[in-house]
Order: sequence, then C-alpha cells, then structure tokens
Amino acid sequence: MTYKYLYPYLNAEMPGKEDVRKHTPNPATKEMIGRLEELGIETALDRFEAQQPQCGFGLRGLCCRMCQWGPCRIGPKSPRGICGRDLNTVVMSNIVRALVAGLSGHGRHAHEVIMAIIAAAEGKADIPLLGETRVWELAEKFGLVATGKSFREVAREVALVLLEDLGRLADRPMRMLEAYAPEERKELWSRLGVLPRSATYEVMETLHMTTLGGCSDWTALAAQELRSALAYCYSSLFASSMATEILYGVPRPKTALVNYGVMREDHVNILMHGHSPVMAEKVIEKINSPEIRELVREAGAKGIVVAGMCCTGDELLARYGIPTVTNILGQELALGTGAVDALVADMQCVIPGIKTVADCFGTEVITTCNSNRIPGATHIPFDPEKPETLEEDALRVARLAVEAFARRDRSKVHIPEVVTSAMGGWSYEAILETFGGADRLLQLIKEGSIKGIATVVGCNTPKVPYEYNHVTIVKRLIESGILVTTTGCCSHALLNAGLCAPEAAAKAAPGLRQVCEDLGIPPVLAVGGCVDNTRTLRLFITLAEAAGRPLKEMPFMFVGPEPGNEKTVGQGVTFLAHGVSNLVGFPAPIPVPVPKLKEGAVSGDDLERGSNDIVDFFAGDGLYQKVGAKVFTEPYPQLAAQTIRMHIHRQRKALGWF
Ligand code: BF8
Repeated sequence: MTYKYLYPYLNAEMPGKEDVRKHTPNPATKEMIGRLEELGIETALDRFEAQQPQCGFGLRGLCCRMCQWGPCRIGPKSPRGICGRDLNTVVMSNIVRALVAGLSGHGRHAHEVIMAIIAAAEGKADIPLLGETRVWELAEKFGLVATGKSFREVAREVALVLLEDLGRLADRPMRMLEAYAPEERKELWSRLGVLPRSATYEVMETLHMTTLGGCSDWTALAAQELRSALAYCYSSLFASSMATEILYGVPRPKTALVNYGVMREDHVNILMHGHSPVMAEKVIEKINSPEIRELVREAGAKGIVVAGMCCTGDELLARYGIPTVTNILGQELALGTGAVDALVADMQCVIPGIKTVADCFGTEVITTCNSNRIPGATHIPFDPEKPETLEEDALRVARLAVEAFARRDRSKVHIPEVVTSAMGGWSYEAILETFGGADRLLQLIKEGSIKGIATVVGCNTPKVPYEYNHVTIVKRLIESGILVTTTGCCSHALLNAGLCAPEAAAKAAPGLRQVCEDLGIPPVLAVGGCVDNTRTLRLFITLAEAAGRPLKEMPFMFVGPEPGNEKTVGQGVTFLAHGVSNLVGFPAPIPVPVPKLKEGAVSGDDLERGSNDIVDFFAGDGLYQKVGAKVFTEPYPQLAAQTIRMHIHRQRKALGWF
C-alpha cells in the first residue's frame, strides 16, 4: 500500500487520488475514477488533493473558533487561547460540538418521520402505517392506554411521545431511554449524572457550555458528551428507525443485485439519495402509476430503474430489495456514468459537488427537503407539516425524471458492467428469528462457532483509500469467525464487494461458515441505514441479557473504519456509553501522542509514547473506568482487524468462553 501524504504528528498517512484508484476494491469505482479523469470532471478526490497539506491544528482539534476573539490555535508557543482556554477545553469542546451537530442531523430526520406518522394517523396524507406490531410494542412500553382507541389514534399517541423526547426542556426522563436501555446502564448513567432530557435540550446545553466564557472544565464537557450521546441514541436514532418501521413495516431479508451495473442504458434511471424515505417511497409508488408508465413508453424507454445511494438506498434495499449503487464518496462517480436521469436527494450527506457533475450530463437534480437546498437544483420539498401536496409532488418528481431521459445525451453514457448479488433487510427481529432466538445465537457465540460480533459501519473519508479499509477489515474479521453487521456507507462497500451474499460464507472461518451455510445467510448482515445501528445495539443488549452479563463484558465491538460526517461521533459514543468499545480507522480530531525517542536513547527502538488528558480519557482508563469501554484508533486496516480480534479474544477469555 502506498500513501501520498505523510502526517507524522498524526501517526498517519493519507492517499492521493492515484493511490485510491489503485487500491479501492470495487472495479466499477476504479473504472469511474478513470472515466471522470478522462472527461476532466473534478470530484472530491481532486479537491482533497488540492487541500493538501491540511491544517495540522484542525486535524488535531487544536483550533478554537467558538467566539469572535479567535480563531485561536493551541500549540507550544500559545498553550492557551485568548480567553485562557487550554488544550483540553478546546479539544473536548470541538468533539462535543461535532457530536451535537450529528445529533441535529439524525434528530431532524426523526422529526420528519415522526411528523409523517402524525400526518398519516390524522388522515392528512396517504402515507401507510404498516408497522402495526411496532406501534403496539411502543404503546405498551410507554404505558399508553389503548383500550377503546383505534390503531391510528394509538399510532398518533406513540408519535407524540417520540416527539416529546426530541423537544422536552424540563428535567424529566426520556421515554425511549426508559423503555429500551438496560437497567444496569440506567443506574450507571444516573450515578454519573449523564441522563439526558431531550435532543433539543442537550444541543442547546452543549452550545451554551462551549461558548465564550462557558465551561472550562473538560471533565464536565466529557460528561456532556455522554449525555448528548444518550439523547442522540434514544431520541434520534431509535426514534428514526422505529418511526420508519411504523410507517413502512419492519424489514425482512431479501436479495437484490447491487453496484453501478444495475443502471440500464435503455431505462429511465432514478437514484434515491439521502436519509429520510418519505418522498422516495411516494415516488416509487407513483412510477408504477398508469400516467408515468405511459410517459415512459412515449419517451422510448424500456422501463424505470430505481436505485439507491447512502442511507436512503440502505432503507430501500432493506424494505423492497431495491438495488443500491454507492455511498457518499461515490455519488459524483455514479453521476459520471451519464446514465442517471434524476437524482432525488432528501437530507444529509448530499455533497454540493454533485451539481457540477450533474450539469455535465444534463442530470435532473431534485432536492426534496427544505433543509438541504442546492443552487440550480429543482426543489420539490416534502414538508411534514404540510403533507397535503405529497401525492402531486411525487408525481412531478417522476415526470421530471422521465422527461430528463428523453433529453439524455446517449453519447456520454458509460455504465461499468459490474453487478453483485447481495442480501439486505436484517432487522433486529429478522436476525433473531433466523438464528432461532437470542438463546440459540448466544449459544453459538459461547461455543465459539461465532467468536463475537463486530458492527462495522459509517462513512467514507478521502483520508484512507476509499472502501479499502471497510472491505479489508471485514474480510479479516469473517476469516476469524467474527459475525459482522453493517449500515450506512460502509454497507455499500460490503454489498458491492459480495460480502453480504450467502456465498460469502465460503470466505469465513469454518465455524462461522457452517452456521451461515446451515441458515443460508451471509457472514455480513446489512441491517439498514445509520439510524438502524440501533438494531445492532438492541441485538447486543438482548444477547447480554440472555447471557446474564453486563454489555461491557460481551465479545462485541463498534468499528468505524472511515469516519467522515459529524454524525459518526455520536454513533461511536452511543456504543461507548453502553459499554461497547470502538475501533476508529482514522485519528479523530484529537491530539495523537506521537512516539518519540526516550531521553538518552541508544537505538531507534527506544521509544516512549507521549500522552495527554484527552487521549488518556478516550483510549486509556478515564472513560473505561466510567463505562467499561474505550477507543482504539488504527488507520491501517490489517492492524485494525488484528486489534478487533484481540479485543474480542480478550473479552471471551475473561468470560471463560473457550
Ligand atoms: O447516516 S454513513 S456519510 S450516508 S453519515 Fe452519511 Fe456517513 Fe454515509 Fe447516512 Ni451515516
């Protein structure tokens, strides 16, 4: 492996575009990087190179921009900012601010799907409520009285509780946390004083604590980090995932073809992108209408291909087996095929660079969320407070896509002929049913057929060779008998690499291979979008309960090999707060202690590690003593896989599971 850029103070190297093209595992990606290069179209990989070298202060979280006295940079010459803030305060403030930015993203997602339930229940929009079992489950957990009420009334009341968890200002318990968190954790979080009120309150409190003249005790900021992560987990992740299940049902496993080759030259190709599925679902309904079918025929197309990107793609694969194409760092490459007639983008992770690529091919970019506008794009929003126009709006989106097909410049179309078969739809219920219940799955783990479970998730970053870390780590994990669950952009890498197909069992260690072959399942289970990380978390909680052990003792790990979006901070800290250690594939913006020669060293091997409070907190004993979990950082995937194996091995040994 070659890396173009060396950052000694991070203990890390970063790839250039050529390194990415050489090492990225998907042949379709390699082909598209070359194709866009040939056409002279710029992508994120070019802009990443143009940004080199990146600011060393920013990379280590040492830049403070929280007031107008600054920006201040913390370094040997200026160990404090102008206001007197020290390194610990600046670094921890930056981290907790990133976390609540992510909380705002998933919280806004939760808001949209919760409001869609209310609109459906009140009969204001033709949106289904297919997740009946989830409604009754939540009503019971929340202690709602259902007697004498219709299903729709109960669904509405459940939605109102979820909404309250997003916005409560008074110091009262979060209802989802009360309902789903393990008892042992609730007691611990109460003792630590980190029980949250709501998403809104914790975002406000974090911004308040970190502004000029706010909190300068980094340990209080670290507590706010845990508090905000719990708000993130229960009000935003759990709520988004379950509210979507109330709308469109709980997914069950299904197979599909994925990868760039699912697009067809003679079809209208529509890519659904983003996170919230409400508009995407309605557009899919409309493309089957007689009006659109007639338009397709008139335009000379053989049909419509709907395919997904990022988390909306994960959702559609999980529910309908709709093919997926790629993830956040592949979105420009997918448009570079020239075969996409419409890109329908809702919220988050829709990078502005797509418009430049779309304009080269006449692709219709349609934005559908008022929070996510792109200059020059056609904007047809779904507003959950005004859902009455959804039918007509979705029809308009479908019409625009077909009209764009008629205009498509056929001479520029270049679709890599790469398709992969895959399975998606691994909800919490589906996993337990497939394994024959929690006790049976636990038995397989205890006897060692399955060594442990790693949830390998998250974004892409241009700081590692695109998708190489995801795929390399996961291959090594299944070779070691570790079952993998996956979501988000990582899942697209693994889907396209063939690791989510039952045939991938042949790549697993003998015990895991036997289990997968007996059940007809892959060793890598694609559970959905990022908010569905709660499906894995719930599985971990259930298995720990079945084992009668606290979650922190179980052979499980949270792995984010290619962190990118601020949302990943909350994902990791969510699992940490529950006692599940993290492996992150690139140093977070915290100062990494770089090894240096000991005083009087006689050889180059005589090294000592530097240290600082924040690294000791996350990677040493600080956080571990509080919650029983820590953060490992390893940008090199072979070493990362080894670290995960070691962690799971140690956990098993401590449990006596051999
Ligand atoms: O929530 S994995 S880049 S698409 S943030 Fe975004 Fe990261 Fe992809 Fe979905 Ni998750």
